[in-house]
Amino acid sequence: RTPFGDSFLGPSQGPRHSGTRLVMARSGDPVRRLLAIYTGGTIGMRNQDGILVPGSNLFTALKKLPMFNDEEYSREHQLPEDTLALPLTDHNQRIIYTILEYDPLFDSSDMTINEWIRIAKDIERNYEQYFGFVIIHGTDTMAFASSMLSFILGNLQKTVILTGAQVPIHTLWNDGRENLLGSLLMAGQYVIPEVCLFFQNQLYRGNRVTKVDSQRFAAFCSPNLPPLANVGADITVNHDIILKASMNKQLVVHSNMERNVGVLRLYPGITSAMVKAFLQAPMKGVVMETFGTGNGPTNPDLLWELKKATERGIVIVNCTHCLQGSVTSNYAAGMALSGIGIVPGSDMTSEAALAKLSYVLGRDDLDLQYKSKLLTKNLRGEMTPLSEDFQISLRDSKFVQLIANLLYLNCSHDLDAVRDSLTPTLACAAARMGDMETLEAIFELGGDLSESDFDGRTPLHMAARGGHVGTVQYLLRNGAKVNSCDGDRNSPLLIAVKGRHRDVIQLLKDAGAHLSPQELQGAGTELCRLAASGDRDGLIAWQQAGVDLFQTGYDGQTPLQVAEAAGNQELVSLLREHRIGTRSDIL
Ligand code: ASN
Repeated sequence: RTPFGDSFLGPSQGPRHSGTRLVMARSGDPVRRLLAIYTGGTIGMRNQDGILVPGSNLFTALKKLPMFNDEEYSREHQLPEDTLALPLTDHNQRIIYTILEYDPLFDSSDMTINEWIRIAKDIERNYEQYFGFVIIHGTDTMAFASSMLSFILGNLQKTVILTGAQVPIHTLWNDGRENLLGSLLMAGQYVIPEVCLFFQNQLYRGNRVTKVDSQRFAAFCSPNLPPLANVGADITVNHDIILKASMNKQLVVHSNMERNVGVLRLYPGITSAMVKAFLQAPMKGVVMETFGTGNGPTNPDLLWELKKATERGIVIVNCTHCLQGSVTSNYAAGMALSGIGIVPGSDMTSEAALAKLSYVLGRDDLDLQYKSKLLTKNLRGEMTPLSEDFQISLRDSKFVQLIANLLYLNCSHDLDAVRDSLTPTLACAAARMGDMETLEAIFELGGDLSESDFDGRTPLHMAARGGHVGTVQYLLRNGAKVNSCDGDRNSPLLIAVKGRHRDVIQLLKDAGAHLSPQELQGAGTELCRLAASGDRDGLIAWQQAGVDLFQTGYDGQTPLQVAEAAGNQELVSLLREHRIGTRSDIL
């Protein structure tokens, strides 16, 4: 019994954990292809006059190591130049990996958002060809890299694992071989749809880790979340905390990350002048590392500088500089910070908070107030939701949000069906209230906002009914189908017309909405009814939706004739004046 042997689901057992999409070798699919992106780091470094420098040709080094290269197989199958095969696993699983080596290679101290976006784009370009991805990276900034990548890569459905080493793989005694082999075996045999980090036999969520040791092989820890998997003589996968994949969505690379973000570590005696200097342009967002449970000096000058910065639109997130635990607001010194618009960061690591800030501030489609709110929400499993999120009332939208969060973050097998059937209902409930925050949370967690509830209504129908312009806009931007019909065969456009929501009608029209032949069938009669009751706004709404007002009702009369018969002079002259029958003339 070996760690990567029979402790995994065997080939004959098939994909057992559909809930968490954890799969093992499927019969008929004995070969798994991985892409290993080698960006640099100690793992492949060479010693030049006592100094370690990034080393090229990792492929050649791995080729010489039997545990990384089944020579016979490679020869027989004439694998390409850049591709190697691992020896068969105990379950006859064949893992083949291609190495994409960057040029130049980096000591990870030189990595920036640009390089992490490049990695994400390489994953995107090769997404369909490979079963999973391993990123070989220096350890010094690996926690930043895995945090950033967790936000850059949206709707991930495949395993992405970062790994590296404290000691080069070329030396006799090193941790590189174990880390790399473990990563390849994990990525080749499990689908864990997250950005992970594998080090010293532990698979962590990438946005929960921090580097805690500069030399020991156990370089990383995940202080506020247990590992996703532990590899020993056996493998234990922590199924319940693994994120759910967004199954019907395409991978998105969010390359518009805000670069002007920074980390400010408070220390006793820090002056307001220093804080002021740090918060100058071009700074847009700051992770402020505070004392203990989120406390800072109550010095009025310093608070004043922070307040001025938040008023200027700089977003500040409060994270504790303790290794473990969360910020709460149970001290006056903490309350002072939350009172001036500083966003509580729960138990996020500074690395995760910085990445999240960069991602959220880069979202040009959101306003600043909403961005601040989004920062308090759990988007990629990077934080434990704030405690106040649990103080819910059945009548307010927090209830909906809480349920959505629970459904997506607790990923046991049985929850799958419940989640799939409840998501549309939750999204519809949120849309009806114009609650973009909840919709955004559902969307971020992988929910499909175009799905219909049991009555065939989509969130767009509900937002149109409520006349929620911003929500309609948001839904249209995020995949809502503009002409879908509900169980009563009503389109969102007809619903907006009936509600006389002119801004919504316009938005829907601009997005290509039109009334269906069925919806137009009784339109003449409806127009006459509106004319009879003198409903000017109703008529305008129909016309705005593209309906000819000069059509007849069931008895052959036009709305104008009905208005005349009703003696509604105002409506008659309005319709006449604007020559009914030509579109857009009474608007
Ligand atoms: N300086 C190296 C790097 O981060 C450290 C390492 O990989 N262990 O690239």
